[in-house]
Amino acid sequence: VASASWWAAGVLYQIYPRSFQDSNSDGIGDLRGIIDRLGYLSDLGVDAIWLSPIFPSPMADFGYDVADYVGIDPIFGTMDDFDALVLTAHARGLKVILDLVPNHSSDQHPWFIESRSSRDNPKRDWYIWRDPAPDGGPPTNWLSEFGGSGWEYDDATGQYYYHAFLKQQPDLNWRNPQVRDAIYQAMRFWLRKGVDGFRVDVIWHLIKDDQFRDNPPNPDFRPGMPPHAALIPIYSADRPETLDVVAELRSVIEEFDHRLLIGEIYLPIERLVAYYGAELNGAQLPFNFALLSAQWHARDIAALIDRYEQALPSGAWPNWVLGNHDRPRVASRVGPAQARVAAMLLLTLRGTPTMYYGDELGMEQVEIAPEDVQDPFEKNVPGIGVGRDGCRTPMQWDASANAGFSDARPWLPLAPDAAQDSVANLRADAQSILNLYRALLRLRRRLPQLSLGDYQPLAAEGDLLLYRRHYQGQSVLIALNLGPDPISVASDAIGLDGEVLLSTMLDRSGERIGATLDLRGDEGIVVGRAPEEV
Ligand code: TEU
Ligand code: CA
Repeated sequence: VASASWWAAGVLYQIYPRSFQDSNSDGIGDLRGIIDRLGYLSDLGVDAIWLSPIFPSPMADFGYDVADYVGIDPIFGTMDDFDALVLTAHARGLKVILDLVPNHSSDQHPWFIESRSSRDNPKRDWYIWRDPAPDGGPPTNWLSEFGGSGWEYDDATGQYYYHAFLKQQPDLNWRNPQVRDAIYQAMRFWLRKGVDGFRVDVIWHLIKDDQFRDNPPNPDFRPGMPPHAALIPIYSADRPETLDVVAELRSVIEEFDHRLLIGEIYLPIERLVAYYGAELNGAQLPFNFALLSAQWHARDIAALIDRYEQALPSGAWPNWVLGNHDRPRVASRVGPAQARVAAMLLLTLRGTPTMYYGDELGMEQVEIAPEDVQDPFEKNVPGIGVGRDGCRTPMQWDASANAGFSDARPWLPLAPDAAQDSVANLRADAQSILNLYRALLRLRRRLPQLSLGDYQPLAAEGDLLLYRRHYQGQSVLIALNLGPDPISVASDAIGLDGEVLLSTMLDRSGERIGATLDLRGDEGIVVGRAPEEV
């Protein structure tokens, strides 16, 4: 039963390894550093860590350009370090999820070096090679997400190869069974090591149109949007055959017990849910990114929750994401005060939550000076704010040099307030956002209503978002104030009963609810019967 799996009740935590903890003073986070911080993560109360790519890579896209699917990049450590990480994490009750990047490899991967060497190389068909259009230009109008055409002309053999991202990230040809097998073998390598699952990078891109039709123009395209948004990628991505591949990826997962397949998919909800598979034989969790671009208004959020709940196939388990290494930090999107309300929303909705490292400290988007820019997306498409460095700055541990991240100059600058908003400081402050996250994670563990319960919408009016979670005869009510002004709700109107189990301000637990439920500005609360009473 899906609802009994560790990943359904659990909470995932994304680590961007370059930025979590440096252990050898080169300014770049690494596996030994993560091992040293596993105690922090189990104390925080998460169930699994997902590591962005740690495989050998020229780092053109910081690991999302893989040169060896079964190794560890020396910048992150050794295979022994990795084995130690899995062992230590498991000993602490933490699962380990890896980032699989099967849509494209690095142009330095031996497969691509062979593939580009001649038209009749056995690996030629492992990538997507096409003749030029009659005018000598690219074979289709498909655009790279990181700027310019998605096609790169290769002088040596007179053909173009396709790359949905950087030209250093050629797309693999997933119509070729040998490619599929090679990646499945790599998955088994990690699964045998005890890895608990994969987050699959751009899983919806794997298959492209076999007729190579041009993508249609996007009527909603406006200046200031990233250039690739000028076209709708209906032929270069999300092809129906992709779901067959996803089912195969799932069957590799199913060769082992209790493993998890997560798909990274940026599609509207109605298309997204297809990735659960027609017989729920696809991804167990196709990432739901709806909150990343949501308008922070009660009615909009209630509507998107309803839309998602209604679109879910029967038996499919939901999930929610509030931040990741590609999008601006939640504290900057909604503001520092609402970041606490967002935390309560994420951890009280129905479905597996994924946290992004540092969000529990209220980390904000960091302004990156032009000379410090690292992200190739920003370098290729400057000036319109697509850069992702600002959400990838070093984790803030304490008041020592570089906020305890590294003895050396970090690869990206620290946030200006890094020492202040560090784990050490916030841990000592009883009402900090870090202690709110800890309290939410504890409450979620204690109350199955919060992890496994039904979702019942109650109200979305003005700044008030109100819902109930119900499991086996027990309910809790969640009331979120998405604005700065106080809100008062009549208790009998919503059948409200019980006490405050948690306020985002961490100062009114145990308070009995009277005739009204009074929320301060920017406050969220969970109301219910304390578990001792049930
Ligand atoms: O991102 C996929 C994706 O859709 C990106 O285009 C994302 O929208 C972009 O970063 C702009 O915000 C995945 C990874 O998460 C990303 O870090 C990689 O750069 C990309 O794939 C290529 O592997
Ligand atoms: Ca290091």
